[in-house]
Amino acid sequence: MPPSTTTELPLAIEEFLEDVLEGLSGEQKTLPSKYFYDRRGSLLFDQICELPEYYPTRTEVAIMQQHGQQMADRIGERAIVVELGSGSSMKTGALLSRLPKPTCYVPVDISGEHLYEAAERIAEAHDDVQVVPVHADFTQEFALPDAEFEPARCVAYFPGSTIGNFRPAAAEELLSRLSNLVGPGGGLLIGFDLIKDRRTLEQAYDDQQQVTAKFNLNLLRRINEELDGDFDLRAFTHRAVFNEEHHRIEMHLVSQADQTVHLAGRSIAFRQGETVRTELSHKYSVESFSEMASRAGFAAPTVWTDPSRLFAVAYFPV
Ligand code: AVI
Repeated sequence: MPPSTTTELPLAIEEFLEDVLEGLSGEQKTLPSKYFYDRRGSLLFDQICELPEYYPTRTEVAIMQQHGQQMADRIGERAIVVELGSGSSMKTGALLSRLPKPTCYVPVDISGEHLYEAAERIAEAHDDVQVVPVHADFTQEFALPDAEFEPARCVAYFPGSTIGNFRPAAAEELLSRLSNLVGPGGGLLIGFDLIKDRRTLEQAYDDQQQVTAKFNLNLLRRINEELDGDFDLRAFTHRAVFNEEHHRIEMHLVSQADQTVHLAGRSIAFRQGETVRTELSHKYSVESFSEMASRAGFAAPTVWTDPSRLFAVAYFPV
């Protein structure tokens, strides 16, 4: 599978260090959630997706299975389908097999290794689909490849409720960029998590088996290993809390003692009970999400949900 761009995008250690030092110097200490996903973190995330408490993945898969044909009909033939942050493209097969052909599938991911492996697997499984991987950070501008046919439309596919990990202003900006990318006649097929009761939400992010706790703490392990920090992983615990005002789950690491951590020649003090916020996961109503998409240039959506209205997948035409 020839890469469509040849530039490698290694996660720059300096940038990692800069982001960590900046995050830990604020009043509310934070760490960017994008650093969760090293090899160990990605494996832990795969385990999270299988947890009984973590409803988003299996609910979205069920919605795709039940309504995939309607989605495929909505997208139609001669479409270029651009999947953002495609990773291992796990959720894509069901959609691709239902799409009327010809179809061009463009997985976009920052991890080249994941991307090309997955693209090869998809191309083997769907020999009637043109697969053109693009190695890029989808939060930045990137160019679309040409299809082997005259395309009828371009559709961005953004499953997994990853949009929820962006603050609302950044989410709206990303949606605006997507409406420009796909252009008139194009569309966006997107999964987002719905607002629900606190208990269901907090359990989904604080499971009994403590996999999410390991996922969260892995961030400190990564800082120790890659940036030569000296975080004591036993001195921090995982906390997930639903912030009702902002409709978001917040993940934190809570310092269990007054302690000092050393990193790149700096001493960083933590008070007992002080937290480092590591992730925001915003939940929307269908209405609030549609309003945001409308401000970003999309028209009224077709929305599919599960019977318990836990999760939504929506097609927004431009
Ligand atoms: C990737 N993202 C959609 C997940 C979420 O639900 O916000 C990340 C996650 N964090 C803890 N569990 C799952």
